[in-house]
Amino acid sequence: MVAVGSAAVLGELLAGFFSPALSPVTAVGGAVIDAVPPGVKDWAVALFGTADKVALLAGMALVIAVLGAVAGTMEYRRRFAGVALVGVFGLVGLAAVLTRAQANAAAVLLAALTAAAAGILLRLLVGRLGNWRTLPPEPANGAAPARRRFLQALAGGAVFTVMGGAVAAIWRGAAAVATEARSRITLPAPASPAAAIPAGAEAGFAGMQPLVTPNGDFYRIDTALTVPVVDPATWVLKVTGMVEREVELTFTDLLAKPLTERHITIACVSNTVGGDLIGNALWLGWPVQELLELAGPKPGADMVVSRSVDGWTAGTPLEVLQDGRDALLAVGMNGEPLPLEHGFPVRLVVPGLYGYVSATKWVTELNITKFADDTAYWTPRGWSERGPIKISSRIDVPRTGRPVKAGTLMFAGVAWAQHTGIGTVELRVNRGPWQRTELAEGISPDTWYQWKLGVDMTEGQYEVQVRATDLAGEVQDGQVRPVAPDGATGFHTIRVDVTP
Ligand SMILES: Nc1nc2c(c(=O)[nH]1)N[C@H]1C(S)=C(S)[C@@H](COP(=O)(O)O)O[C@H]1N2
Ligand SMILES: [Mo]
Repeated sequence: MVAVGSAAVLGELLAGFFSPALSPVTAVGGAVIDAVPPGVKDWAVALFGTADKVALLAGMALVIAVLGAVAGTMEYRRRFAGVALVGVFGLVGLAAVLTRAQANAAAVLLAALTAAAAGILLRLLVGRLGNWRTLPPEPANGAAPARRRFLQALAGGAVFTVMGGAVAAIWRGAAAVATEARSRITLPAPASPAAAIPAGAEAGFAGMQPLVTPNGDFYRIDTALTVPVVDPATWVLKVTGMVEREVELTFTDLLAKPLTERHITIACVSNTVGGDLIGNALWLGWPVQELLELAGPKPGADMVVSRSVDGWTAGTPLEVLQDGRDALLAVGMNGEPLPLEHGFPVRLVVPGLYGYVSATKWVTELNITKFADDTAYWTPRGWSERGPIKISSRIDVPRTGRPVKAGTLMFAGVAWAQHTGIGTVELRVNRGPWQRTELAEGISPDTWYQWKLGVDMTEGQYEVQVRATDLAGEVQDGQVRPVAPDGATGFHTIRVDVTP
C-alpha cells in the first residue's frame, strides 16, 4: 500500500507542479464517470449529492490501497508477480488517460511514470522485507540490520504518501475551485461577432495544422511553474499609474461590457524559423482601448505594463493599444472560457505583438507608465523592449526528410504578418527563381494565411525555401538570426528526397 500510494502521490504532485490537466487520478476518475451507466451515476448523485466527486476519489483511494495490498502479498510470495499486477493496472490507467479530451504525450508519460514508480517501489520494499527474513539479524560488516532498513524505507514512503498527498490535495482543491467556476461560466454573445471564415481559407491537407488551433493543441509558454489558480469571483483588474482616474473592474463588470470576437494568431518570440510556438484562436474580449478611455492616460505615458497574478509583466506600447486594432482583454478562447493554462479568467491578446510584450495571462493590473521609467519581465533578461511580430512563413507539407515520389509534389504551409496581412508567398527550389504560391484568403490580416503550390519534381535531393511578403510590400528577412533579442529571421528551409 505504501509503494502504490507513494507512486500515486508522486503522479499527483508532478501534475500539480506542471498542469492540473495531467493528473492521472483525474484522468482515471473522469474515465470512470464517463464509463458508468447512467443508472449508477444517478444512484451515486442521489446517495452522495454534491459530495459525489469526493466519494469517487475516496473510492479510488480504496481501490489503490486494495491493489497495493494484493500486489504486495503476491510480490512477497513470488518475485515480480505483484509488479506484474501493478503493470496491468498501469495499462488500464494508461487506457483511461487516452480516453480523455486533454490526453497528450505529457499526460501519457506521467501516467506511465506513475505506474513504473509503483512497480519499482513495490519491488524495492518487498525486496527489503524479504532480506529481513533471510539475512542474519546483525550483519557482520557493520551495516544496518535488514529489519531496520525495511522499516526505514516503509516509514519514509508512508510519510511521503501522507504529506505529499496533503499537498497534492490542496493543489487539487485550488485548481478544482477554478475549474468549477470555469464550468459554470456562460460567455455572453459578442456585440461585435467575428466575420465568417472565408470558404477556401483552409487548404485541409494532411500534415497541415488546422486554420483555427484547438485549445488542447495550442502552444503554451509562460514562466509559471504551476498554473496560477484564479477564482473569477475575486478577480479584479486595476488600471493604475499615469491615468486621470484609476479603474477597477470585476469579472462580472467585464462580462457585462460589449464584447468583441476575433480570430487572432499569437506567436512567441522564441519561435524558431519553421517552429510551432504559434497558434490561431477565436478570442472573445473587451477592447483594451475602451478600458483605457475610461481611465484616461495622462500625456507623456507611452507604455502599459500588464501584470499577472504571479507577478509576471509585459510592456506594451500605449499607442498600439489605442490605434484601433483588436487588442482584447480576453475571456473566451474558441467558444469556451479561457483554459486555466491560457490565462483563466482573463488575459490580453494584442494582434501584431509577440506574446512576451503583450499577451499577459491571468492579468490583474494595467499600469500606465513610460518606457523610460519601467521595464517588464523579459527586458533585463536579454530580450528587446519592443516586440512586433516579424513577417514569417513555414512549410508544413511535405515534412522535411521524408521521401516522396516523383511527380507533381504539393507544398503547403502558413505565413503570417499580423496586423498587416500577407500579400504573397513564394517558394524556391535549390535557390532557383522564387515561384508564387497559391495564397488562400486569410480570415483577417491579424491571422495566419495558408498557401500551397504544386511543383513538378524528378528524382533527386532538393532544398526548398519559402518567403512571404506582407500587404505593405515588405519582404520577409532572409538573414539567419536567432530568436533573441527580438525574434528569429531567415527562410524556412526543408530538404526533400524525391524517389523514382
Ligand atoms: N502571466 C504570464 N503571461 C504570459 C507569459 C508568462 O510567462 N506569464 N508568457 C507570455 C508569452 S512569452 C507568450 S508567447 C504567451 C503564450 O500564450 P499561450 O501560452 O496562451 O500560448 O503568453 C504570454 N503571457
Ligand atoms: Mo513567448
